[in-house]
Amino acid sequence: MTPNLLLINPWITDFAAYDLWSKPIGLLGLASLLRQNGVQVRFLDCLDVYHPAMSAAQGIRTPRRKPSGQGSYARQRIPKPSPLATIPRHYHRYGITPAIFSETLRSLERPDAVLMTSMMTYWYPAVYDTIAAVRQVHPGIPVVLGGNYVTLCPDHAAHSGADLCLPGPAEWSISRLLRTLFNFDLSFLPDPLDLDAFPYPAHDLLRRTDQIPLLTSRGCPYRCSYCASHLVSGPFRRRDPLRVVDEIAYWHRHLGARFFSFYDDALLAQPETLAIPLLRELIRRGLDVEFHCPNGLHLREITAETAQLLFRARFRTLRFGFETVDKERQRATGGKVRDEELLAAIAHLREAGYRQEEIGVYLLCGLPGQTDREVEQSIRFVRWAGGRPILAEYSPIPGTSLWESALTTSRYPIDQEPLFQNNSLLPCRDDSLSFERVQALKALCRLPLSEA
Ligand code: B12
Ligand code: SF4
Repeated sequence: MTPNLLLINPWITDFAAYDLWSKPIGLLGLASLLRQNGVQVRFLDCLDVYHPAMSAAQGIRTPRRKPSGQGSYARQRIPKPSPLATIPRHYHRYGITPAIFSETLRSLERPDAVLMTSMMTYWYPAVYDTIAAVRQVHPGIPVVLGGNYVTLCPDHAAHSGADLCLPGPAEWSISRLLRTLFNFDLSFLPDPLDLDAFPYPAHDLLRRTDQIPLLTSRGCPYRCSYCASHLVSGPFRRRDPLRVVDEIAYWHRHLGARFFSFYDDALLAQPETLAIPLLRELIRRGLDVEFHCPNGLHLREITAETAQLLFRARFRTLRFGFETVDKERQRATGGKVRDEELLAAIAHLREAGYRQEEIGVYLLCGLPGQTDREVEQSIRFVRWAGGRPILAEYSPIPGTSLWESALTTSRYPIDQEPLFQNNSLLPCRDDSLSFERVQALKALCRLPLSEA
């Protein structure tokens, strides 16, 4: 039988969440693959900021959005999960209300199965709530859960209430799933290593495509000790750059998209094989579009040429991963960048036309053994070098090589309770990094930049 499937992007539950060009590209890619195989696919987005019923919802503030497709989510304050009871911060559910979720679900044809994604490990309560809400409306329908939480915490995810949890990339497991559940064979299933063979993600399923996320690659050639890229995305592989530009032109033409974001772990790595031809082609075609890179880019690859090309191709938001000025920690965590490379990269970017506030530089805060002094020195160094420091609180991730050290330094049982992997808790912080101190360090990041 040809199944009729409902794909669901669950709520977020957290102390804070901001839509920094976020879209469920994994789920939309799966939707597209299924449609290509004749499967009927519907999509329900719990994070839909444009749901028409939300404007009439009681006590919910309309999300504030920016033209390029970032902004706040609607949110409702909810009780904290019991492990977080002592944390002195409010906790929220982000997205549409449960009542609107259930009404929307009822308005859709009864599916044969529900496929749901998951993103941050510590957002699992939202995933559980979404599954429970599905069960209320459609008891007895198989619910299949995939995504990062399932991949990184498979034992924990076994308690999600889903009938089946499928870790790893969907394209590795979907064929077997459909055969088992529906005796349905996929006629079209490209080699998972050949990214160009996959159809474009089904962005048309979103209510409004205020911005389009792009992936030119999966995985990363580096192995930083705090990062799960290799666990969730598999080996480093990438697309043909000209096909990526074709995709951009396609969305521009068909959906009128002007704003695009890159989700790659390693967009700039080995630039002669991807970034340089991609940027040159974008400049040549002269589309009226602009680009945002919320995920960390590699500073090491910024030369006079790449900086000029990024500027001319209209890359507006640039964020680079620098993480720390501490040389020993730079080396011990994987050696992806050195101080001299930051200095050289910023000089090239400034020369190309970027202003200091446009050169965002991520710094990790709260790594095992990292003192407030190290974070402060890193902030001061980035500011002095001509970049804009942005603190990223460390989230310990199971399976990474820093996990053992995170376990021994964490204030919470991060291995038993994924809620404690939340970056907002700074679970592995040193005593010198009190929350007040972190606020002061964030304020230091925000001080007007010298030239501003
Ligand atoms: C882009 C990105 C972001 C973007 C937003 C992305 C988004 N979609 O919303 C930005 C830059 C905003 C971001 C922010 C953060 N991120 Co982030 N992010 C990523 C990144 C690089 C890619 C995510 C992605 O879209 N991948 C591509 C798609 C195709 O993959 P996917 O959705 O996982 O789907 C695949 C599979 O999971 C599976 N699948 C998915 N759904 C389903 C469903 C079914 C049924 C099945 C069978 C399979 C399946 O198949 C899909 C295709 O292969 C990942 C790392 C990575 N390589 O995945 C980190 C990652 C998810 N982020 C991480 C972190 C730590 C953060 C931050 C906390 C960083 C910080 N300290 O500030 C913040 C927090 C954000 C917040 N609070 O809102 C961690 C996760 C940590 C955790 N504990 O879970 C990751 C893994 C990176 C890391 N450090 O290792 N992030
Ligand atoms: S370079 Fe970035 S994506 Fe690659 S392993 Fe390091 S942190 Fe992860």
